[in-house]
Amino acid sequence: MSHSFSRALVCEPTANFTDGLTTVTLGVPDFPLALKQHAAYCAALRTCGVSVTALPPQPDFPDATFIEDAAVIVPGLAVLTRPGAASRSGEVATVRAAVTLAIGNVKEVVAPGTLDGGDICEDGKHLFIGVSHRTNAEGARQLATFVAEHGYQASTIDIRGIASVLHLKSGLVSIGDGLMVAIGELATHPALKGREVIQVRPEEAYAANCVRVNDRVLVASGFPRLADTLAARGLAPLPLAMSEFQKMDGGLSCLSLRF
Ligand code: CIR
Repeated sequence: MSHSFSRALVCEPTANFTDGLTTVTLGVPDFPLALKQHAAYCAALRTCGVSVTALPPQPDFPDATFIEDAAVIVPGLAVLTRPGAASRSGEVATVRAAVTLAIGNVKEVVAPGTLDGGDICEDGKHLFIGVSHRTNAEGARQLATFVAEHGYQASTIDIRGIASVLHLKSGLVSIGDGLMVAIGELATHPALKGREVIQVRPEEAYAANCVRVNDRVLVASGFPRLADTLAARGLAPLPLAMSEFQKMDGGLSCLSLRF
């Protein structure tokens, strides 16, 4: 996959977004601040040249703002997921309507497969699929089969033993030009052999979930080391406040579906 995108789907958080799932103990999100941070995120995507489509907010599904988990999009194909958390399964309906309109060619992960989009790390024509507490081997297999028809290869990385990450992309992303960003636990994974990896410092682990969008890299603000490293390589960082989403285990990538 390239990192050039012209469109993104987002879903604004609803007031009960604070009732969503979380494993971290950073406190209850401030909803008005979350809305502000979400608006700034959408504005940043537009700054990168991306046209942003907001799906209807989904008050029945407090985690729906983490829209990346409901689908995986590669050029010419959208794969609807079967989220690994039961409370999130209803999110897919709204995303189905949107990707059917935007992409047309839609496949779907079915039982007993489970898969969250946050477990998919695209690196060129290769997908690393995290086998996690949300994505199982069968979900990974189904996705690999769908994307193979579009020229993609896939391999799995088991992250079930890495307690600090919910999804693979919480700790491993590709930022293009052959470069990956990873937390220490993943930086030396044999699956990444031959790739250049920027290892984030332990105190900046949350920032590993950065997102290359065209000629910018969205990075969570407050993690200056990674931002400096990216800038030194000529990859202009675009820092964004993410505190309220971090409290719900969410990162930058999960707030949009980009294509
Ligand atoms: C969840 O636990 O499912 C949400 N509270 C956070 C999902 C974050 N998604 C992502 O990193 N792709």
